[in-house]
Amino acid sequence: MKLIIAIVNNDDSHFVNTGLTAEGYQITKISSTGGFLLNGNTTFFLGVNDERVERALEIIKAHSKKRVKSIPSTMPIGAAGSFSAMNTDVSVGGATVFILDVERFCAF
Ligand code: 2BA
Repeated sequence: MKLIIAIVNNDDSHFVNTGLTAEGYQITKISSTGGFLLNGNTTFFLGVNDERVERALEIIKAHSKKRVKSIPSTMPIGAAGSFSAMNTDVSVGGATVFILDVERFCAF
């Protein structure tokens, strides 16, 4: 058994959720925040039997899109210490996924 932890953009989380539950996956999701952009995202936890891991990854991948976010940054201009506002593009997503071995699973 594996534990899949998938960090998904909030805009995609509904589609990932329904895609997984429609195929019988049991999921828990929590609201989370990216440490770099400080934007909200959704973290899914799925306990999955080994033979169903690849299908779960396919579903997550199919519904998670890559996006480019333009974020403000400042750059020094000239020797006088003045700054110019610039934008920097940051690529976000699709999903960031961790797959962990489960040592023991209990449901009481
Ligand atoms: P954030 O931390 O808000 O990061 C958003 C995007 O900013 C990242 O997209 C990456 O392209 C960029 N980024 C992050 N940290 C950076 C840094 N120190 N310097 C330059 N650019 C940086 P993704 O890689 O697609 O990550 C999307 C979200 O997934 C992240 O949001 C974070 O919540 C999570 N994540 C990604 N990698 C992770 C990891 N190794 N461990 C835990 N969470 C992770």
